[in-house]
Amino acid sequence: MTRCGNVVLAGPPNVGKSTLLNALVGEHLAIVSPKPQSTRLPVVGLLTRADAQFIFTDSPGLLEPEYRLHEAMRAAALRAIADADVIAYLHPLSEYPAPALQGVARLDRPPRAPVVTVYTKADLVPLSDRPTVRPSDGIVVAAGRGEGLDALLDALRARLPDGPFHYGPDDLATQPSRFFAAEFVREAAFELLHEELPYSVAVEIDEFREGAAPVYIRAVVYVERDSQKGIVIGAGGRTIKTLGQAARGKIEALLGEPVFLELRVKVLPKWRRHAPSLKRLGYAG
Ligand SMILES: Nc1nc2c(ncn2[C@@H]2O[C@H](COP(=O)(O)OP(=O)(O)OP(=O)(O)O)[C@@H](O)[C@H]2O)c(=O)[nH]1
Ligand SMILES: [Mg+2]
Repeated sequence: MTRCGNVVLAGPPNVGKSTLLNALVGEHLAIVSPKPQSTRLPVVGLLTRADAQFIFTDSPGLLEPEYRLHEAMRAAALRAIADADVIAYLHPLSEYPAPALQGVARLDRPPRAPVVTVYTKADLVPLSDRPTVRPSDGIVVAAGRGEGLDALLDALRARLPDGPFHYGPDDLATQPSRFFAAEFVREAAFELLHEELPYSVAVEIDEFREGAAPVYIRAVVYVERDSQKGIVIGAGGRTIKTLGQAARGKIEALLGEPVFLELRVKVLPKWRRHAPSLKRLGYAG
């Protein structure tokens, strides 16, 4: 008998959910940033090990919404939690013990699925300061270094429902390449832009042509105001050029093919607060 199920990685912003997804799957699928709130949409990563298939979902950080995009992010995180067979609830080891997920997520009742508490970023806590975490209490990981992952997989596997695999044993992702292309442009924006700017950036893929080398991708980088457009383009177009090179490298690494990436910068006024814009960008519902 095999086991297969949805495992959501949930928790507050910046605790290392996306880093853990990538470490578990062994591929850079989810964007990672030292800046919080980098994940806006769930990212699915697959891992099949012996008799168990894990369908991991990296979810946006649980936060108090301040504008419509936040509301959409919170709704997506809550849906992922509601749909999960197992919840991996992430919390930094440096802030041990973790408060109950029900409070952090402001749920009316405890989640339906079993919860495994995952204490993250263990490498940031000196050995002499590390709390004793019993296996019944949580699993300690340092995903950046690949530590604790086997113990975590064992704990998750024990809670997976019996059932046939939903995907091929070598499948890694379920979302289309153009989704990852847009996300990697956004990841480059988180790396190269500062303060409010990465949060004002959204990416729309206009054209995605596979089949001939190089893969041709044309994308629009949206910002919220005219003044931001100038900064993202930079003097003589330098900033957008650097951003495009960084994003292209990330997309090529995932696709394993050369990519031609063309970026244009446009203003979509206050898109974070504008329901039709969120819908158009794929952030609503
Ligand atoms: N030292 C250390 N840093 C880590 C570890 N895991 C993640 N980080 C760092 O923590 C920061 C946030 O990581 P993410 O994976 O983007 O966190 P997240 O929970 O997905 O964040 P949001 O999507 O914004 O909610 C990044 O700078 C990571 O490199 C770890 O095991 N050790
Ligand atoms: Mg994330």
